[in-house]
Amino acid sequence: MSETPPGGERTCVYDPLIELMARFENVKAAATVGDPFEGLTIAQALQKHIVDGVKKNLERRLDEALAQHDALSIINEILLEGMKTVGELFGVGKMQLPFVLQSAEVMKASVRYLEPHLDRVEGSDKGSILLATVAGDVHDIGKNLVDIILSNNGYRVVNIGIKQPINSILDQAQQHGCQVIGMSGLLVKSTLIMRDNLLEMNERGLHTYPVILGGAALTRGYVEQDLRGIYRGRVHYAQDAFEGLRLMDQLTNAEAPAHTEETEIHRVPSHRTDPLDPVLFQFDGTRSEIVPVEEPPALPFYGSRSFDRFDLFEIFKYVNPVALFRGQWQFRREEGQGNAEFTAWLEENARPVFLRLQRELARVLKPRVVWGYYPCASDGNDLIIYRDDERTEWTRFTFPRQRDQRRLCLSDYFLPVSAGKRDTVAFHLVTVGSEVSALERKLFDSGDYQQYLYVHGMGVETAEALAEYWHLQIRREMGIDDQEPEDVRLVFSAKYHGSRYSFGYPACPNLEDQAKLFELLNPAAIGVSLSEEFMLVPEQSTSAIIVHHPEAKYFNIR
Ligand code: B1M
Repeated sequence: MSETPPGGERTCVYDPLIELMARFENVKAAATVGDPFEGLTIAQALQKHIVDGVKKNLERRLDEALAQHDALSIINEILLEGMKTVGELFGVGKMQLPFVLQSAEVMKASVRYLEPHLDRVEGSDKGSILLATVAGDVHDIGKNLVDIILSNNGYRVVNIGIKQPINSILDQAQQHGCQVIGMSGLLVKSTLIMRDNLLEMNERGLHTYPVILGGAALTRGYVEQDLRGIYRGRVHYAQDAFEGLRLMDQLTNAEAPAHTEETEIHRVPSHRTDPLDPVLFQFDGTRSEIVPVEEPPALPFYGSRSFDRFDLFEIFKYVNPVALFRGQWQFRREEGQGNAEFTAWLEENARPVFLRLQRELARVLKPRVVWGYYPCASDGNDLIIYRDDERTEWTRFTFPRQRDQRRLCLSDYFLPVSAGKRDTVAFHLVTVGSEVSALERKLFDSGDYQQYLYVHGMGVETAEALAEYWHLQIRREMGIDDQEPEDVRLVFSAKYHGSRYSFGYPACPNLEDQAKLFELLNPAAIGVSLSEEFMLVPEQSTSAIIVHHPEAKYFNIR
């Protein structure tokens, strides 16, 4: 496994114990007994390099193979077979994503080494795809994982990046002669943009392109029913990178088309509840039974402040290991493995990586926060924020109300305008800076895939941890730190007084509200800006409205 970031410079603070642990973090006991490559044919040995993710002696063995085979056959008949095994092992839950990426690293290094021996023949790859994250969406990693898996399984991938409008997707697909178009996006809005893109493709007669769609806000039903109903060509949903690979195998193999009804528009009645359906956000009068706090916390200060002198290692204590190990790094329980056994496995295998990265990223992650307190009052579904005279309205947020269940709405937690006194609301915005995104880019470009996944996960979860940590400071400042759990795991399930809601999540779904939060907090003070699509720049940043009411908990709007 690769231990040095590309460019050769180590960003870590040297710690011999961590270094030692890192060196052995993925070493299996068997690897130390004898030479595991002994007795293997050259093809078997190269496949073992791929499957085990071993780079040592790779070049020597590739040279050996070149004496017997041409470079293209080594790739197509030997190395890609190894990657096929990797895909199969992943598919049956016998291989974890970080190790799949390690295999992809070896594949990439091999192809790079063989490149000078390759007469690039047009069409010598298995097929080609244009990959893009759609307009307005900044999410990169999902699409990049798809790129890694496809390009290291023999496909030509033209990855044109994030925030790509349909014009550029189509122009580049044509320019690069791609066979398939792949669109990615994590935002709810992106699902609608994908729909518009498909309609645009119909309009321009470009439905000849099969399309693969992926990303968290999509559902299989939405793609396979609704979107198939409107697109004249073939459109498929990929839940993960390997489903993307299977689809590419089918779509580019004329004998086994993934979906044959090419140009027929089959109108499927829509069962979907559109996430942006205005009916979900209707604002009618009946409120919940929540009773606002009669004596709300006093404003610790009025307006916003910023802070950046953090002990990063304090913040790391608030990294949720479940979110990091399982969510970001995607370590999965093997079939038949019990919960306790899996937890022990994670402690042994994922925790050392976490500790190593804490050191390596100590000078890369730059935590900064802005936060502030304001007098406020509710007015139906609105929350009014006042200037410091407590009378002049500065801005107001309009929140959706549950149509059923308890009919909750965020404004219900605050005293109404008629109460005769003002309530207190806090906001915050935290970032870990742009340096980690720059490092990620570098790792991805240099083919250091496993480290790319690890670093991205650390950036993401440290941003979350900082938000959690600063929420605790806010509870302290408001004097509502009376229910602090001893065990940090209970912090992760919000077992404390009050709650933190991020704009874009169900209780406050309007991303546009970020603009109001920016007016209140002035995040420019910590180098954070808002894109025209209301995304925070740098990427690893998050914002929230903080509600002090003891009954405030997460809720969904249906
Ligand atoms: Co935020 N976030 N986030 N977030 N975040 C989402 C995306 C959200 C869906 C959560 C939710 O509401 N349930 C929501 C968006 C909803 C909306 O549109 N309204 C959301 C929000 C609202 C926000 C903020 C706006 C919150 C705030 O601060 N107010 C904010 C915005 C940040 C910004 O503007 N810069 C924010 C912040 C953050 C963090 C920084 C804390 C963190 C990192 C964000 C980042 O990646 N830069 C974060 C995280 C971690 C998430 C969730 C929980 C996880 C995303 C992730 O890392 N997935 C996410 C909810 C979710 O996804 N369940 C959420 C791992 C990644 C590898 O998966 O990209 O899906 P993914 O790719 C997968 C598959 O989807 C598939 O294969 C990939 C590999 O298996 N796939 C394809 C993807 N594309 C494909 C294409 C294909 C085939 C397969 O073929 C073409």
